[in-house]
Amino acid sequence: MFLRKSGIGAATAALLAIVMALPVMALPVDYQTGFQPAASPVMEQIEDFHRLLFWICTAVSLFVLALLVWIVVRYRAGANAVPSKVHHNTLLEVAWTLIPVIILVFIAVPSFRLLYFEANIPKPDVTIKAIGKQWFWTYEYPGSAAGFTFDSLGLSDADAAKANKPRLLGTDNAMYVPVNKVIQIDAIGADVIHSWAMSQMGVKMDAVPGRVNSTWFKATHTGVFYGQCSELCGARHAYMPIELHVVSDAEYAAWLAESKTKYAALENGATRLASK
Ligand SMILES: [Cu+2]
Repeated sequence: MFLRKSGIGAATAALLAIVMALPVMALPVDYQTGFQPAASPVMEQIEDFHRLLFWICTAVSLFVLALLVWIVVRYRAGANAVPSKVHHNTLLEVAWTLIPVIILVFIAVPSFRLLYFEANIPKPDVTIKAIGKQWFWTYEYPGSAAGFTFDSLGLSDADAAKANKPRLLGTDNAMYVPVNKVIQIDAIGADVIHSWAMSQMGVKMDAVPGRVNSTWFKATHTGVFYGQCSELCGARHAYMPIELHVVSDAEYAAWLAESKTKYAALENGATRLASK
């Protein structure tokens, strides 16, 4: 399926070797609590921010719990028969207003820094249009004569097992990007709202009909990464996964050459219909 006989046998063989050699990146596992390992600067910063929030939340929760326990024990009816009638304490009221404000400002600064880091797309090395359709993805690799378009459909359980790909995550035609390059994803919906999401890259972008939403990532290492449509888009929402191969520059060039031939019949916007 992936490598049909074409005129360029050597390139095909080389590409096959690349595909076989790619390590499968960490997949979600049962009872997992943390993130999948970060593979882009954005995801690394999301992880850092998550860790910061985790410890702030833990400290606040423990402080509130300690106060509750202290009040329940110290001021229980048995130990404190005559309740206090005090109902106003300026210092206390200023403190319980100011301290949360200070905590929120402390959180807001890195939060906005991260938002801007995600939103400001660096000059892209590769721009790919990801078109969400019920229920598969179409990828457009632009660039005048070199441009091509192809569909990426989720595999049936049997086909995934045959191809040694994870169930509900493997696709028939994976997308490829070069490592350590800025990849811009232009997400758009062809019918309803979908969402192009790749957790290890820290990317989740709604693909909305009638507008282009752009996002970016820079894969820090090679490998195979999996994502899924993350906006409820209809009956087969769960069956439109994303398979991303991050490869070296040379391997990417080989894939481009191969794909240009492989997907030639599908150029000019023509795409085949979802057959599964
Ligand atoms: Cu979808």
